[in-house]
Amino acid sequence: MPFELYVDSLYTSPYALSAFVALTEKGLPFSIKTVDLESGAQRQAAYAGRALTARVPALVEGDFVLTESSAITEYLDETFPAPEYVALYPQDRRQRAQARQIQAWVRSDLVPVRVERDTETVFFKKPCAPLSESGQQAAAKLVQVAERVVQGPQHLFGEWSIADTDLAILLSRLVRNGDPVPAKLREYVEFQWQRPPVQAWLARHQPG
Ligand SMILES: N[C@@H](CCC(=O)N[C@@H](CS)C(=O)NCC(=O)O)C(=O)O
Repeated sequence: MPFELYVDSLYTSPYALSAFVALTEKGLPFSIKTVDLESGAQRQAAYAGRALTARVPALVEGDFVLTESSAITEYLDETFPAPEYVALYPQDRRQRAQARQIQAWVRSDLVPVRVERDTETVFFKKPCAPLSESGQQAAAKLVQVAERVVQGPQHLFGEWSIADTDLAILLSRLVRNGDPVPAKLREYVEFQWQRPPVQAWLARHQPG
């Protein structure tokens, strides 16, 4: 296996999921290594000594170790480009920039949504308390922005891109909790959810 991908042992990290989807879409052979975040294994030298940010995901290719999921997806897309491999980013330069815009935004803004609707809700249906005022404001902004960019139930830029997976995972924090989300966005999340690499990630939650 030329690649190793370090992910959290509960498979709840949306960033690890993004890197997993990228490798799977590209059809690259890789092995999964899990890091038990609950026990703080990410801060121990065995991991932190190699993974610069001491967070998951980390991609390992020989002696090259890369953290930050969007850096990983960009590296994979440049190293294994279309048309031989599935494109992770749109071919059009401006659309590619817009895809990166979505990726950067979902990782940097809307902290109350990410805190109050953690991904254990998404993957394990963990019930959540009602959103706080700042949570409601962040959720409203997410819906407003998503409504501007999601044109139909399928992809943001005509073809699938990794920004679709990233945006859908963020929206799913609201959708899976039953928070009010317009039907168009619920359908978009459902469509993205059915993509085989996402389903392959979900299958990792099944015992055995
Ligand atoms: N911006 C990073 C975020 C990575 C991140 O926050 N990972 C979390 C899991 S979702 C983590 O490793 N948390 C453990 C810690 O920070 O100690 C990326 O996109 O890869």
